[in-house]
Amino acid sequence: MQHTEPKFAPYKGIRYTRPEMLNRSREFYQFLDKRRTVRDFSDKAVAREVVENIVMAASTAPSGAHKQPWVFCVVANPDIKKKIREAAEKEEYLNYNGRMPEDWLQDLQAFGTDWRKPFLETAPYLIAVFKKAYDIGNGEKRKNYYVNESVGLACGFLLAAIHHAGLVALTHTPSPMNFLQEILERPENERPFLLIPVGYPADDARIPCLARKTIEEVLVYYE
Ligand code: IYR
Repeated sequence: MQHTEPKFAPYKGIRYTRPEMLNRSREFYQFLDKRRTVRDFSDKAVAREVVENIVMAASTAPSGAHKQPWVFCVVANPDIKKKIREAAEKEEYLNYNGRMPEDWLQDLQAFGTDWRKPFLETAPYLIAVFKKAYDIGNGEKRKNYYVNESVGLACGFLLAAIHHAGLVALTHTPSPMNFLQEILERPENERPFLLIPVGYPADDARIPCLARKTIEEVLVYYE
């Protein structure tokens, strides 16, 4: 194996005073707490540069061996969106009519979802996130590491960036979603991970009334 000397640069981080830190942490939590998953989209256009910034924010996520094993396919083309909707609805029809067990359907009742996915045509952009099981460089297969964890983190950053821009999203998982690979003509090393419609909420958008878990339910101290 060839050994290359690692290159390091100094890093100072960003320094805040204690009160600044306290405020920032509180405000960031309160800001993220306002994020909601939305299914009722407006067809209002979103500037391409905004989407590019959102994708680049996602791409700053940490990844196994810094391989960044992700691709964000941004679909604005109405014909492609229609194809995606038709394929997703075909699968979801089967899911809601026999493939999903009764307890799953019951867990979904609070969200009022069904097999119909009009948002796949209404939202100005569909971001189809693909994970790269491996990369191809010089005709050679190069392995990626912790691919699900890495792409999951990038999608978390993506959703935070969308919220920060004042837009809304839906983390959609039509299942199975191999149709995305075909419609978008992605290469063999890429697998669909999430399908994320992005845009403005519709004027009459509604969200389910849900509460988030309390700190006691999600945090365990060991002191
Ligand atoms: N993929 C289906 C079902 C669905 C599953 C879960 I878990 C959800 O949180 C929401 C929906 C659909 O998109 O309708």
